[in-house]
Amino acid sequence: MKRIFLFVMMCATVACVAAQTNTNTYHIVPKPAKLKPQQGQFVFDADTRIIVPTDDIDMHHAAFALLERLLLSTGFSNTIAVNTNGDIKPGKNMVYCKLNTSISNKEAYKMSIEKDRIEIEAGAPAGFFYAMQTIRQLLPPEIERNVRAKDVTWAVPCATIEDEPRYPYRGLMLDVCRHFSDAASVKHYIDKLAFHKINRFHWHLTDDQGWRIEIKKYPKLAEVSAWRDRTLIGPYVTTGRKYKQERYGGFYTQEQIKEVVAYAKKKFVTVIPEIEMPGHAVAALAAYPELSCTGGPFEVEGLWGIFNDVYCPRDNTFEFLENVISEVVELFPGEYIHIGGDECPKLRWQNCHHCQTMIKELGLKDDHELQSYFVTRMEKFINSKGKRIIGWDEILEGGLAPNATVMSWRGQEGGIAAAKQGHDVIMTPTSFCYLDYYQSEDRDREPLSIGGYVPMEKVYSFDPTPETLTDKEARHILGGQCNLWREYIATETHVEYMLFPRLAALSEAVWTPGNEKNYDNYMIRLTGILKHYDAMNINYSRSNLK
Ligand code: TNX
Repeated sequence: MKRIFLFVMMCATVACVAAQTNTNTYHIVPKPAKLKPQQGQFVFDADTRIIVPTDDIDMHHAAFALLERLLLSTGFSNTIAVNTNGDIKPGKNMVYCKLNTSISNKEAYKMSIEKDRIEIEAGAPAGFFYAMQTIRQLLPPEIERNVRAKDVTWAVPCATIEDEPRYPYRGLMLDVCRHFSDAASVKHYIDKLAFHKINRFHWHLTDDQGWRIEIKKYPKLAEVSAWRDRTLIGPYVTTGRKYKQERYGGFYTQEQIKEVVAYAKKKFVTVIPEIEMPGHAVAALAAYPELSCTGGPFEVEGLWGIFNDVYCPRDNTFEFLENVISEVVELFPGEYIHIGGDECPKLRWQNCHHCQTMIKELGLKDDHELQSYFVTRMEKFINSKGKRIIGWDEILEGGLAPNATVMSWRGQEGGIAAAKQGHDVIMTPTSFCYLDYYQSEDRDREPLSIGGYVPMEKVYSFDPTPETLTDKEARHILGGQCNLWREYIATETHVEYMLFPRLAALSEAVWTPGNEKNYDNYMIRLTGILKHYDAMNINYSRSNLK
């Protein structure tokens, strides 16, 4: 009797364990705030419908993010149904989106993936969009293909998910001045940002080596400033420099800019243009030398680094920059214009009669205060256009412009100082966020890079909020960003190599709650993401993979 009882008990235990064993895996990066695994799977087929609660364009973009992938890869002809008056009740084989106004974070969503349906709740289209990206990552990697994939079961594992971002600002900066990417490539990167729930694309559009945005009032910016005659070959050296004597450059027409911005909007990415001032201005000065202290002449630079010729703070310079900004604000609907502000040597100002007179007349202490005057004057103009400025942390020197947001790159100190002064901050310290730095210690096995060492694990460990801040100050930390400077990165395949998969690590640093982060667990989930990259034909780096 006892034996039979024991046997029955054992069977029950085995059955119980078998029932609990969930073979589902969830390869989602960034990791959702909360995910409860469930057994079973939902399988998309030709009859799966996406139901949306409102008819507005953003809601369509959110649903289309999934629909487009399904249409391109599965060969099904799935459809979207609008449910404005609530006639369609949740039912079988639906991706059922329901507005829930109690979800206050616009980017948050709740999702339950069940065997016969998927239900999503969010307070705004952005939340639904991120739910769709989660589904995209849970689907087989073939979902990324743009041609019909055969013999694939389009299954996603069951789960209940409650997800929201840790920070509202999750960014990537791309330098298209030192080397250029055409508009199609930029769109490709923006889609990959959205895949990882990154929502800001900082577009570095002007620098010493090229001006990349058409400004109708100043046609020479496209004719002259967008092109250089030579480019440094190999590493930066002080003697014996060699140049490739070849015309190099390019620019975006305003039409192309509008296209990219519209594309980004569909992917819930806000584009932030950067127009550098007062430094990193040689390309503009090559076309308009009268904006400098010396009068030139200048050539668009083919060398990297920091250059002494910068904008001279005279009336004609402010008129030029205001006219440029007036065209720029029309192209970018986001709230921010980035005005650079970094690495501006003061040598020319020190030797310039006009600048020194200005310092005296305005009662400024020194040339740092002149830079601050420059930035503050431009901020006033930009604010009058209904926009806010972001500047690199050098804009702290000589006093911050009253409403400026600071992008802290030389460590986190600039950001800490700005937050303590009550200013908003975006953290992008070189030691965690510079994707132009080497990703392996073995430099010989890597393509030539500017230097540094930022392996994926370092990016992963990035915490945008310094411990030294009080809760009130910490609320000024809007989020974090990685930067891809392009002195040594000429091709799109090389851009991909530097971005991926370190961008995945960034996404988790800025999305996932700090106490949910775990590098080993991330590396397991990353294996699934890499299969998606493969299906996207992305040339990702394997330097930090085992
Ligand atoms: C510093 S970060 C720069 C860039 C360079 C970069 C190279 C910043 C505001 N300025 O001009 O491209 O270093 O890593």
